[in-house]
Amino acid sequence: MDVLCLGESMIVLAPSAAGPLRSAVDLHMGVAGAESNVAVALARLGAHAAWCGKVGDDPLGERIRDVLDEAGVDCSRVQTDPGRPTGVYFKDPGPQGTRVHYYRRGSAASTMGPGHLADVAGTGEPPKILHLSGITPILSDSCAALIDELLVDRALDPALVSFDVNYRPALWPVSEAGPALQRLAGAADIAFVGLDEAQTLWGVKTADDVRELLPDAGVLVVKDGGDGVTAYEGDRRIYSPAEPVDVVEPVGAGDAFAAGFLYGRLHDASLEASMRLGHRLAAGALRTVGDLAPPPPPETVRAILEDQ
Ligand code: KDG
Repeated sequence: MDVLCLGESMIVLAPSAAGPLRSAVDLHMGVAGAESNVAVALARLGAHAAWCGKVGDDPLGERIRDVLDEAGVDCSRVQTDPGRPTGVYFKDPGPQGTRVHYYRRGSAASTMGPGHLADVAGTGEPPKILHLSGITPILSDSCAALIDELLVDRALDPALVSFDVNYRPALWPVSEAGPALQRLAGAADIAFVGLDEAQTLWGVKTADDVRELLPDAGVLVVKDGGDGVTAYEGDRRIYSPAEPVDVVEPVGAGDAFAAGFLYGRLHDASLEASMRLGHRLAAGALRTVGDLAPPPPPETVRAILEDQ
């Protein structure tokens, strides 16, 4: 197993035609979830990627399993909760950007917890990388405890734990999220954070300020939107400019970047090459309406990773 991604996946509904949600007639239905997006992108690159989560015993949960199965993601650790629904969210595009409306409180995924550890572990070897995000701890107290066990207490003993801060303002206020996400990101072997979210959460200004706040994160990756990404490992600080791209819809680009970067690290690529592959995948996601984009051709991936 290369990478195990754990978190909530949901059904996403978005207006099929341009315009706000309140006047939409037709909705496009897709599968979303930051961690499962990473698993799909990794599987499409050829990695053995698994997703672990909980869905309801309903057609929406079946749809999530079908889509992930079809993408080549190992779903053998996915649980079904007969008493709770699969989470749903709506996208509401507007002049100020896209707003999201969640219908996920009390979802099947919110019942994940430390009691779920044996299912997370599965039966085979532990994964080389366990990928988590800052969305899961706010789903419920039991989800927060599960993340603590996996990230801080290393209950699963994977080689590396990767953590994407993924602050979702609709789920919790900065006063609560700031300290909680700083503690979790600081405990990760690989931590991803957007500079904009770091500014909101921690009142910092620059990527170097984020490094000062998270000195213990093994590799820290600070993403500054269309500008580029700065990665820190030990005393090294490497800046990598983003690829120029005409953005269609930004949701999912951070997950795509994380998948490209993790794929690079799995193949012992340098920080520079891993960031370049991250940018390439993110550019694909930025050009698509959905969260997920087709992967670059294998020869492009090889060329990016070999050009150290
Ligand atoms: O990163 C994309 C995610 O934000 C989206 O797929 C939905 O997981 C999601 C969330 O909780 O916001």
